Amino acid sequence: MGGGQYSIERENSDKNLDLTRIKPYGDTMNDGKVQLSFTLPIEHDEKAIETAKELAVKMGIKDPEVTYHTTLDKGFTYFVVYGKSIHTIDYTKIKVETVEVDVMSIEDINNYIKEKIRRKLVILGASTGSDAHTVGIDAIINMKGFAGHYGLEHYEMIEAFNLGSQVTNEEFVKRGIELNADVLLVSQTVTQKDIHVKNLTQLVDLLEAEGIRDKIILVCGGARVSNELAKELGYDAGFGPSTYAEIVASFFVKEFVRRKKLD
Ligand code: B12
Repeated sequence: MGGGQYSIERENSDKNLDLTRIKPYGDTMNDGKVQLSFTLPIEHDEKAIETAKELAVKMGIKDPEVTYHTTLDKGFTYFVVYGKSIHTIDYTKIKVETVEVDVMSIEDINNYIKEKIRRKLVILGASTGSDAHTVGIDAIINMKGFAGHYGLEHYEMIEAFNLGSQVTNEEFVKRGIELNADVLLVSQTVTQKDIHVKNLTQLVDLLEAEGIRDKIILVCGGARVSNELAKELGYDAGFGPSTYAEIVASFFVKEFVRRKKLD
């Protein structure tokens, strides 16, 4: 019976895709169906469930259903809510600032460095501050790389150093100066309370205080890092998820040649 009603609903459903009014897709076009989860700092009881429902309505969720609720700890309750988003977005007006780069192959990058720069480029990378996540920076630098894309250690014309995680900005700058690094690669994963913004900003301040900011190509990356944010914080570029070594290498070799007018 339920199945029959369901198929009638499907038959009668809106099938028009309007890119100027994009809504979430659950199982039919424009149904607006979403699932969200959150924790409230209150005891797990009936009042808590009603509170979660009302909060969902205020978030723009129509017909919310609290499908899961459980005690997380004393005074904390976790909820999963299903419902329909009442909001739409004009997808045609969305603009995202990404790094514009013609991605080269490893061979082309090595040849480009040989021809234009005529020496190996020195790259120093780390996950800085209190950040203990190493997988992102390892994906870019370490020999084996990530998802079938070799890391910078594999590149003949790149001398890459990876300091790992929880490297203080002071230590990072010190090693950069000792190694005479051409490029600094910073990874930031934890963004709680904007710690990444504070940490990334402090690094720029330190480089400026040492008088080497302009001599170095400064790049950051991480799951919640965008090129827009990176630029805002005084970096030359920022890379987010699904970045591979050849993408960032294509950026910094060209940037190096442009700055040194080697073209
Ligand atoms: C593994 C992991 C850990 C491991 C890390 C082990 C290690 N050796 O790295 C451990 C257990 C230590 C850990 C600890 C913590 N973690 Co953790 N962790 C993860 C997890 C599951 C995977 C991260 C990962 O490895 N991704 C894979 C890599 C390849 O992706 P990536 O980092 O995005 O990197 C790519 C791009 O972003 C980019 N990139 C990254 N860096 C750079 C740098 C440059 C220069 C460039 C060009 C590109 C680039 O290129 C990479 C390849 O494409 C995520 C959840 C998830 N599924 O993502 C949570 C997650 C990142 N952790 C989180 C948290 C909160 C923590 C803790 C605070 C938990 C706690 N309360 O203790 C601690 C923090 C410890 C600390 N001081 O930093 C949150 C972060 C939330 C936030 N935005 O702040 C996440 C998202 C989990 C969650 N959903 O809450 N974690």
